[in-house]
Amino acid sequence: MQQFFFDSSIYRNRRNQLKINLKSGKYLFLGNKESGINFRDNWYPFRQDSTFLYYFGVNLPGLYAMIDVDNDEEIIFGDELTIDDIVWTGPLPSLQELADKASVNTVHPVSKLNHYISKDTHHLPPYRPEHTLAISQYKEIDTGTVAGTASIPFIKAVVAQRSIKSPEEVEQLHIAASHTSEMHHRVMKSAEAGRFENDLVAQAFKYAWSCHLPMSFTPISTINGHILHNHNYSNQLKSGDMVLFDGGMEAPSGYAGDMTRTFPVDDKFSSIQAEMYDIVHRSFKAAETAVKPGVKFKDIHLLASKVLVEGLSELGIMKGDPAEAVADGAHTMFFQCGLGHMMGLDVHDMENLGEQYVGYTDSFIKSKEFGLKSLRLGRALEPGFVITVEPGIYIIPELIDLRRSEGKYMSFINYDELNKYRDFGGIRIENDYLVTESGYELLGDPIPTTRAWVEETRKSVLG
Ligand SMILES: [Mn+2]
Repeated sequence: MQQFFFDSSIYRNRRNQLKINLKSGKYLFLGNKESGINFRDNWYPFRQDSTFLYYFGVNLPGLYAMIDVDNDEEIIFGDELTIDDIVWTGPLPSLQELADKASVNTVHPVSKLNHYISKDTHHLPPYRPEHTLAISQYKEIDTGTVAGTASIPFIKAVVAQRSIKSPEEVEQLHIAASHTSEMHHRVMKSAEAGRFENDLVAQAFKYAWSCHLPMSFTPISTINGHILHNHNYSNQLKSGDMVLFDGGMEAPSGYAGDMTRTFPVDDKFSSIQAEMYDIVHRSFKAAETAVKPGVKFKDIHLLASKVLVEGLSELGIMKGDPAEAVADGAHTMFFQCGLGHMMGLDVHDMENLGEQYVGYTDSFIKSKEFGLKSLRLGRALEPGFVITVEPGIYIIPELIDLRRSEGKYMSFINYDELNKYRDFGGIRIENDYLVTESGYELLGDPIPTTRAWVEETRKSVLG
């Protein structure tokens, strides 16, 4: 397991800040464990919990940690390797050596955790069943009540810190994004008619493995870009198809990248693909330009939606006033998801802590409407946020049929016209940004965004 540590003072400062924010109480951090795929010892790749990494740095399975604010104690609980382990793993640095790198002085065996946990120990919402079980056992509560007893002050304090990326985190995010850019470049250069979607995934993993780095999430590689989380890679690429590739790599520190590109299998888009691509690109540029502190991301989402509607109106697929169409939700015929999300140690940063706490505020409640309910980030941007911007057009035949049968959006959608494109597919463009004092900074190396740039790249490959 690769170990990456910032300077030890960074972890100490993060924990000190957390203690200042929380004032008192005991806080439990659940590190992840190995998890069996089809039997106990055949594991999924290990990924440490991101909040654990953020405050304690140690990238090993089976750890817990506790901060006791009142007694000013910070403890990592974990078991040192025995000879039975070393036979299989070889010698590894001791837990105490690793804890030192995060400036944690006290390491106890896991068996001692019992003595420290009490019913009033705060915990975060668990996302793995073994954590639910552990909390249930340690705190002597029913497993069904564990999620509901997560500590809101603890969640809020962690979100407040992890939302604002420090310069050393931004450096890591740049590394992740640069690798992600390079991966996309290779994918875009390797596509040709006759190959399969999984050949592109293979290119992406080849690059990731050559860097000895993991993906930040399971990539999407598809000629059916309208299927939002499509993990089927079995289709053959044909002349006339578009490929949508959405993938990201992690830096050695665990920070994520996440980009999407849509490009033709040929060296040019078809004329309708070109028109749709240009509309998405216009929306993408409008959204990117709007990124600055103080602006609500929900408003940028709505702006991007309005630009999509304007373009679709020019094509005759939509009609009426674009602002009214967006207010009525008619854009969700084409853009069913959110414009983007926070990114950091998780590709959807802190999503396990709750979208309401991460992307919204006490006075700004996440919408339950179709479309907006999938907008993970709505609140006003702040310097230090790292976000994605990823508008798209997705034409979903089932959604056309349903909305038409419901008689919805009749004054904004030309259903007969739209029906001609029911097998169009989908387009998305996605980049990663740091919100700065004055606007934004692109993370990673620029890769093709405009249609001309995409086509030029494809032409240079196909010759
Ligand atoms: Mn994304």
